[in-house]
Amino acid sequence: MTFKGCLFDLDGVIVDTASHHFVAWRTLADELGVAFDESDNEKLKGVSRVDSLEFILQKGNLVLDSNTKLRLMEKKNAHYLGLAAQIQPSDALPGIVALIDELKVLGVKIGLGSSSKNAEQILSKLGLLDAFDTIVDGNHLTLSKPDPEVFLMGANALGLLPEECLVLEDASAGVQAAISGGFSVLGIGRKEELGQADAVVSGLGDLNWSEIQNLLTHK
Ligand code: B16
Ligand code: MG
Repeated sequence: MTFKGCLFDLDGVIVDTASHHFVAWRTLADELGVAFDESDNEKLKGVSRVDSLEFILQKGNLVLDSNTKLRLMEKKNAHYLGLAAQIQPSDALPGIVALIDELKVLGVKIGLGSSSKNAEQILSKLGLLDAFDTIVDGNHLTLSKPDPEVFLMGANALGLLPEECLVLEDASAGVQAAISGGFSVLGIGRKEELGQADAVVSGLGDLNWSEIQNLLTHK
C-alpha cells in the first residue's frame, strides 16, 4: 500500500502528554468529588476538552451552569499547561522526528489531526511547528473524535482523498474517527484498545515509511 499523505495525531503519537491530561483531569475530578481513574482517562484520549468535562460531570451526576463549566475548563487547562511547560524537542516520542524527516525527503505530505486546542503551543515546544504541511486542531473543529471531521479537514487541506492518507492514532476515539472517514489507520498503543485499527504497534521505534506501509498491506 502506498500513501501520498500521513496524518499525525498529537497527544500520544508525537508526544506523551496523556499523563499530564490525566493528572489535570483527576485533580479537577477530585475537587468535584468524582472518582476518576486510568480507565476513565483512556476513554478521554482524543476527546475534546468540553466533552471530557461532560464525561466527568455525567459520571458524578453533576449538573453545572455554562459559566461554571467554562471556569472549570480554564482551570484544568492552566494546570495542564503548567505540567506541559517543560516539554522540549527531546520529548518527541521515539521514531517521530526520523519519520517526519523521511516523509519530507520522499515528498509525502504530512498533516496534524489533533483534538487539542493547545496543539500549536506543544508543537512549538517540540520544535516541530513548521514541520507540517497543514495543522488541524481543536480550534478548527465543531465535532470531536470519533467524528471524522478532523481527518477529513486534514486530507482536504493536503489536497488528498481519505484513501490516499494514513492516520497515526493512539486513541480508540481517533481510530474510530479515521475508520469512519475512510482512512487507513495505524494504531500506536495496545491492541486491547486499538483492535479496530488496520494494524497496531506499541510504538514507531525504528520503523521507516516503507516498513509502516508494509504493516498495512500484510494486516
Ligand atoms: P486540549 P489528540 C487530545 O489530543 C487529547 O488526547 C485529549 O486527552 C484532550 O482532552 C484533547 O486533545 C483536548 O485537548 O484540552 O489541550 O484542547 O490526542 O487528539 O492530539
Ligand atoms: Mg492522541
